[in-house]
Amino acid sequence: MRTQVAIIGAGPAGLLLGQLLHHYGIDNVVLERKSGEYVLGRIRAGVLEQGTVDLLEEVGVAARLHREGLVHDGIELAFGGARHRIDMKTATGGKTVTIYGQTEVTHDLMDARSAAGRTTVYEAADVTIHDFDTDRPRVRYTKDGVAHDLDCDFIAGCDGFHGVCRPSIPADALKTFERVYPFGWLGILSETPPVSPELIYANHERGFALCSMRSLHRSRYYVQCSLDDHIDQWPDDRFWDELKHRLDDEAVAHLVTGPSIEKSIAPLRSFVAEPMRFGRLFLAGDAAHIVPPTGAKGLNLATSDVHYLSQALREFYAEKSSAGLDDYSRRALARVWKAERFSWWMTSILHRFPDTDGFSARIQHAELDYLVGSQAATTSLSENYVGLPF
Ligand code: FAS
Ligand code: PHB
Repeated sequence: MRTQVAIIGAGPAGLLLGQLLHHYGIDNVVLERKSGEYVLGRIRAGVLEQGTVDLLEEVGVAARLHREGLVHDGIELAFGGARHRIDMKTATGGKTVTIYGQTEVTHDLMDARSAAGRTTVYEAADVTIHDFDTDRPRVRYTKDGVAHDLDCDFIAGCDGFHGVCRPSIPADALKTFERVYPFGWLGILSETPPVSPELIYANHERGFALCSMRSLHRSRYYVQCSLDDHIDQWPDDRFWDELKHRLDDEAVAHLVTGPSIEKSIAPLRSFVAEPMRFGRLFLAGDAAHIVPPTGAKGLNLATSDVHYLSQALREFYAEKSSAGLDDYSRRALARVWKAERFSWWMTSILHRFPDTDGFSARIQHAELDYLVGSQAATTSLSENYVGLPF
């Protein structure tokens, strides 16, 4: 089999790249290790930047998002027993975010891809990539026990943090940067109305908590937990009790609890691999970088990467120019590192660290107190949260 671009991974990065390339008339095949159902079963991000919404609109995959997504003008920060609203729309001259689950984005992209008749091989096993340091790269995989070769012009490594593409790059050609945080996020999904119209990020002496949502009848909550915790140690009742300890009285009074329909613990890390390109292999999304979810940047960075990559590939095929491909890594990393900084900063002011002593707790409080009282600080948080320009 032959294609112009072989895309490894059918997460948001791979599927959006595939749709953008289809939109530009560039042939592409997606190879995904898991089944479509498995991919859809992973509950992850919930906040879309305007740039992500614009890209989905560009490829004609935003209709349901506009019908069902919730546009939010602000967020709330809770600390010292009180809640403070950050009016991001005013601070950024009108910019907002849209609450629409990553699962729904993936579902919409899968539907669009099959409607476009593009090839996606699910449950593609033993994917390996070859000769990407030449102009004739190749991908090998097995499907139902049969081995296949996929010849292509380019390989897009959209296979996430645990994928095969980044490790296929010679170690001495990559530089990696990492921070592993000494805690995790225990998240649940429940068919209950959200506790508040907007997201609440809570700094509490017992640990961080986040009140989010997927719709007006489906809520997503997180509490910071120990990396030693196991999901079996967190029956629903314990989760709800702990969440109530970390919220202000008004939120507790409005909290509607119910059975969890999904519950998982995610580790937090900051990670960047440089460069994001090696010959004819281009990394995008979690394959190249990871952010702690505190800043709601993970999914949105995947979309800006594939925006840059799809533009560069369009230029290559339409104008026979490699300028965009040669500049891809620099351009993508410039935005990645700004999002890494913001996500690290949000994580550092909202979580309890093992070495959080009296002094550092006061510094966190002062940082938050300054933030909600300063127009300059509010504007800075807001322009990063709604998404820096592409
Ligand atoms: P993904 O990991 O989504 O997709 C990669 C795909 O490649 C997967 O489908 C995988 O099966 C496939 N793959 C892997 N190896 C392969 C191989 N060898 N061959 C073929 N296919 C292969 N972000 C937020 O903004 N907010 C959140 O709350 C949030 N929560 C998260 C919770 C968890 C547990 C995780 C892991 C991430 C979370 N993220 C969150 C970040 C997440 O949303 C990612 O940023 C987003 O999924 C990135 O999309 P992709 O780059 O497409 O990677
Ligand atoms: C979510 O709804 O899953 C979510 C929202 C905001 C974040 C992280 C996760 O910062």
